[in-house]
Amino acid sequence: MNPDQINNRSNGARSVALETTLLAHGVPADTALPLANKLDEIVLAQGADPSVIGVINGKPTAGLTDEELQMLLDAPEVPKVNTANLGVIMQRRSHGATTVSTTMEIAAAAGISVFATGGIGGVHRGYSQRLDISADLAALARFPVAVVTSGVKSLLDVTSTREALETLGVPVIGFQTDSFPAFYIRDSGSGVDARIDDPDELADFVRFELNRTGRGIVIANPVPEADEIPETRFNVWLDQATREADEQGIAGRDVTPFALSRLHELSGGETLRSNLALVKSNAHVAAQIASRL
Ligand code: PSU
Ligand code: MN
Repeated sequence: MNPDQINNRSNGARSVALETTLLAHGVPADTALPLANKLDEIVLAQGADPSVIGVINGKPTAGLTDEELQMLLDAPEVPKVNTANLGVIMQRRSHGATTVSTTMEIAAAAGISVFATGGIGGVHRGYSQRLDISADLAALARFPVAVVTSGVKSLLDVTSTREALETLGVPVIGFQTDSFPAFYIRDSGSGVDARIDDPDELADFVRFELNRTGRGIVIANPVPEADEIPETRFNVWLDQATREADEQGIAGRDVTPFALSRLHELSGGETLRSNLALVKSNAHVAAQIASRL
């Protein structure tokens, strides 16, 4: 995307990008604004600048004002925007909540190198019946942004997603871990390309790799131990949420928001608590990197 197509209020390299799909479609409505404020606070405390990214009246914007964010959260059914429908949303001058893929695209155009999310999208389970692979994976191979994420969402086929990242040539760095995390779960059983424990070393690698390739990096930061959910318990809720999604014919972009919100309900808020904890932890790590770039 051409930098003059965006409204850039960020501080470029000192900024940490934050996405709006997570806020508008990933958590309950009353949680979104307090979460955004908390993420701002966490990033500022590390000496970096938070930059919430979204689309306002068709304009991709890096650094939403509080009013703009509130407007997006209040807008009924604000569309989820990935790299496939971003152009349509822009041309129609509508609002949009950006996923990992479009947040990366807009961040790159704004000169932002680091982005914190909860969990990136990936290869959905049951892909042998119906192919569903998140646009996030293709974006990681295209846009020069380091994405701090608690691996991929446990509702996906985590092993296949890890393989797809390898195929796309996206480096996966474990921050203080040897294993690829799966959102609510610290260890998916898959590995990382390298483990880095020290934030200075992590920032050095990010600088080196972004310069070298002009493509994305996954920084895998597991959910804090206290907020991890045992896999056996999680699988019971996931089985039910998946069954309901199939029965109701939920497909495409609606799958992830539906599954997350059903999991939050079925778990009595346990997955939400874990989700909030991991996003905050990722914002902390992202800010540590950005403040060193
Ligand atoms: N992380 C979260 N909650 C979310 C998401 C990430 O903790 O809701 C969003 C991101 O915006 C990601 C999207 O890009 O889920 C993936 O959607 P899909 O599977 O349709 O590509
Ligand atoms: Mn999909």
